[in-house]
Amino acid sequence: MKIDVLTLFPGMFAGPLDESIIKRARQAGLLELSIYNLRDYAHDRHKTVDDRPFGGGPGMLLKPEPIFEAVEAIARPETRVILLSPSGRPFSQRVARELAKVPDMLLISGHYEGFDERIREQLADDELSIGDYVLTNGALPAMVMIDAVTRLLPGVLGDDDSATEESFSNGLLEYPQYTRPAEFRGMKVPEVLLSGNHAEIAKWRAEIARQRTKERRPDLL
Ligand code: 9D3
Repeated sequence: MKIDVLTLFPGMFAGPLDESIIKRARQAGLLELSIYNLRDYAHDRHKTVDDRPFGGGPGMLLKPEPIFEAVEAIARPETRVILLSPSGRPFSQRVARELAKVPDMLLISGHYEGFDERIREQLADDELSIGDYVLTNGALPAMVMIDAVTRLLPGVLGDDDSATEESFSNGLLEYPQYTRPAEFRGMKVPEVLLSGNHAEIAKWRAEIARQRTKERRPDLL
């Protein structure tokens, strides 16, 4: 998959995407990632990308011209163009699975300023938020989405990780797990896990997962 990012803060992307599983996916050619600086598409010598809203009101808006020209330069006809903003529809594992099927996506990261509405109407195929909290800009959300989508691409996770993934996707929170030692600073591992009785262990895990989900995430039940 090819993922392009258009951002005012390209420097934020150095680091998080150069580690671990994402790094391996890039080296293996499973993910091709390019970061573009929106300012490079500004026209004037001050590299202006924003302006005041018609009708008044606080804040500034991202101007249409630099974003239109950037998208025209970067995107192919099949590219999924996605705006990142707090007003977007919620990003979720389901959305990540959808996006993992597209050949090409362009993430356009906003910041505290909004987008001129014509960018939404003409250019964007979708608009996504990663949750109900206010960040300073869309760079971290872009990295969150890249991470969530990349690990779903065929060949990125090892076979063992993929199998583990499937066995966990029962819609509940995870049950508690322990490793050695069986007693640590007076804290004992639950007896049932040491019993060797696999039916009892499965029952215990299912029960605690259900209790925990009811307590912490009743919306999942
Ligand atoms: C005045 C209204 N503000 C919305 C609450 C404006 C505003 C604040 C912060 C507009 C953009 C931002 C920066 N955040 C993002 O660009 C963003 C975001 C987020 O803040 N939370 C969750 N998901 C996302 S995706 C992009």
